Amino acid sequence: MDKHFGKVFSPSDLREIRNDFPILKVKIKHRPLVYLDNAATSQKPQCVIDALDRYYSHYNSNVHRGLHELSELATTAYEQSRQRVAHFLKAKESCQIIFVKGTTEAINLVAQSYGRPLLKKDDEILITALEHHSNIVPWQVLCEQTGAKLRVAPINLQGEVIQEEYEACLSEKTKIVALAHISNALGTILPIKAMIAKARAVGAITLIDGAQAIPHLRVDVQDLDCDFYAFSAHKVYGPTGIGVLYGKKELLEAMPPYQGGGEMIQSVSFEKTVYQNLPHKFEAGTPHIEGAIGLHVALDYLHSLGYEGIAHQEHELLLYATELAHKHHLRIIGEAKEKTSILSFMVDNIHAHDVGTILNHYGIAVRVGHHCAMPLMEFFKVPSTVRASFAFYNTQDEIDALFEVIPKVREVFQ
Ligand code: 7TS
Repeated sequence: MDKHFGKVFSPSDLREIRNDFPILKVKIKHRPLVYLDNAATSQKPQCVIDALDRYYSHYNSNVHRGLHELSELATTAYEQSRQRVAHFLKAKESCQIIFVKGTTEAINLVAQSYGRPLLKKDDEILITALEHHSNIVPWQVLCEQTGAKLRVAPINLQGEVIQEEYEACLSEKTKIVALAHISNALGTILPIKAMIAKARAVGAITLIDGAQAIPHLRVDVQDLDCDFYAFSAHKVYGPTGIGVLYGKKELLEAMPPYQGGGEMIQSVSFEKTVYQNLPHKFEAGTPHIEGAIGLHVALDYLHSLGYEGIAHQEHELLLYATELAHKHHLRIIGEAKEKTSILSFMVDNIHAHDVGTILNHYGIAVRVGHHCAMPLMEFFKVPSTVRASFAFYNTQDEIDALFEVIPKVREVFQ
């Protein structure tokens, strides 16, 4: 993995990169797979697949509880992954990295462990109108439990959060501000650094849902000055079932555990249990050991490609696809100035599920539906959209393949 690519991937770089992903050779309906559903989950490079294989073939063992060689190897690898993630996010210390199941669990952890003991009736939690359900529902649950109120900062028709309205929603009542870094349904990149500063100015803590950002943007949690940052490994070329919650140390230390069990205790008696220090206090039970190991390798892989090359390639794909969408008179949902490589669209009034079914017939994988953002679909007055989301391994030829099917869809439904 000591490849180093330039700031722009050459055609031969791209061929080499595609070769790293065995699944891209799979045939669907006797055609080459065209995988344009990267925002749902990304594909895995061979090095990640090999790391999981190596773990199970050579040192599968539980962590933090054995003195034997395998357990030490597994523990070291698991903890090295934590250090890798800390370095990746530019966190001060690796104990600020909590391994969780994914973004969803990270947000629930903060809602229940930070929010539940603290929030009172009439306190406010502020989110935006473009959030994924996993950055809406945990806060609604918390509101039911505490009597706090959920406020929603509105967006404009391009799919951008209206900054003046966001500011107007903030007050001394605001205790938690939870923001997507990038919208999964529209691709909008939020100006979160400025939004975090505004939240801080009224004394609110901030949680950033980075599920869609980590695959595309370099994130520095200290520079952002967010209190919490969450992401999922499976969207960033790592395994499913593992994700990360970064938190400021003083907050994490003050928070009670989210779950109780083994691993997270120093001592247990029926009278009193003493919890472990960070990060173990928040990791009850046997963790997703191979997931952490795979995430480490995935982050190394991303690093070897470089975010400049990734960003350039994905931006080119977005521009190309957007141009074709205009040419084909598709209605694009989400036209923010700052956008990542997600194209949500409607083909006339044809239901997105019908479009998706026909695309699948040609081996093209997109996501159709409400994208776990039902309030957002309501805002745009559509039941669902077709969403093509591009990763650095996608090509213009694949986008051509997508748009070649659009006239065929129209023929069927005329
Ligand atoms: N937040 C955002 C912005 C997301 O896009 C997703 C998953 C989540 C949170 C939840 O992540 P999880 O790993 O805990 O499930 N988004 C999508 C999607 O757009 N299509 O499938 C999953």
